[in-house]
Amino acid sequence: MTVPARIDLIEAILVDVPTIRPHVLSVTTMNAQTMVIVRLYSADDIVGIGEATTIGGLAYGEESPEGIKLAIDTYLAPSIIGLDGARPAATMAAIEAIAVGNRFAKSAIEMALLDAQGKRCGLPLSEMLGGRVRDTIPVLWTLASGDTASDIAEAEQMIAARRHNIFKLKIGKRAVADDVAHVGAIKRALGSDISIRVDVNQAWGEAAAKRGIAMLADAGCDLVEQPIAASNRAGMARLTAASAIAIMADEALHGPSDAYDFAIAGAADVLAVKVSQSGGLRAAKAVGQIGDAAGISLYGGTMLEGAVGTAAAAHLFSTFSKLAFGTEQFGPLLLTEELLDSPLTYADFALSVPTGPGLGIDIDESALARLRRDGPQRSIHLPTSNSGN
Ligand code: MUC
Ligand code: MG
Repeated sequence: MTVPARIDLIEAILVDVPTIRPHVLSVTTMNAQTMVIVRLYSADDIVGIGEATTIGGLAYGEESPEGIKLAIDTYLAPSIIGLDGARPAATMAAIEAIAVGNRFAKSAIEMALLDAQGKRCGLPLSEMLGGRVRDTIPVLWTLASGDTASDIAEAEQMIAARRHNIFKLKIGKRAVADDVAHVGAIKRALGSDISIRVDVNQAWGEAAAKRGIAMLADAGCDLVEQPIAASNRAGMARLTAASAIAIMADEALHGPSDAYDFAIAGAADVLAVKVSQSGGLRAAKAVGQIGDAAGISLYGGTMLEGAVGTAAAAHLFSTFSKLAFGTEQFGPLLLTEELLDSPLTYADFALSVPTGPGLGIDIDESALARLRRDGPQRSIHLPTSNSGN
């Protein structure tokens, strides 16, 4: 039997792009981002695109860009070559049958399958995921230069340019009192109209978190993201119960079953929904639905993806009926190089969700050739290390 949309080839390409400035998190300092760009070629001449990124190689989670490529090239791609690309769910089931874990690698392939299917059907990804309820999504910016005065100057520029009016501060590297002073100084400089949140990226113990969250509330901070270890779910529940400001789960959320456990345990006020960390677009949608059902607020998180992963996330978050805390889909703006033919549009504190079929974006082939790690045209200067810790 002929299969018109037979999957013929899957490429996983490592693409390295420097960041516009060092991005300082408690777990690493990023000077560059590595994207794994997946291209899935089908016999009907449709090419689907997907992306997975991590933060600081293996500093943030248990998959690295190189590991994602290895998993795709060696195991995931061979398991679906010859299958019908026009049946994305059945194709992903074939992958699930041969591979446990590897959520980021699976997510990149699922994204490419759904992009291809959208192109095939003439439908934007958002419509394939149930339909968008908004054409733009609010986008905050992360201040993480490592220096209070630089962060204030950066935020003022963003507000003046009407690009961002909500800011997330990366803390957890310094003593609690020093971090709170940093947050308070930024809040005072930007004023009461500007929402300030923090992401501790698991750096605190529970006692420090209890103290730190109360001090942050007094300093005018609105939300604290993943203050303690992802493994300490009971601690998250205790902090959520005691806190005057919202507590958000991020690293602890690895898909629908974690979202369910968080809902049962009352362990967060807000879920950071992330596409790859959840295991893919469909799983991330389920995380959102579980949050909705439990009365937990939603936030559109990022793994600092480039334009492909950011477009996919924008499509998904455009379908969420409630998105109380907005999103952080600013990844491409943190990078020095553009990977798309037409860049994503950021204006008036929001990102426009692309309208074309599938992801609604096209890769700039010359940029990809120049930036791919294995490319002959590779010419940009990259810092020698991704981690400055
Ligand atoms: C994280 O932990 O949320 C998202 C924004 C940012 O600056 O870092 C990421 C990761
Ligand atoms: Mg986070």
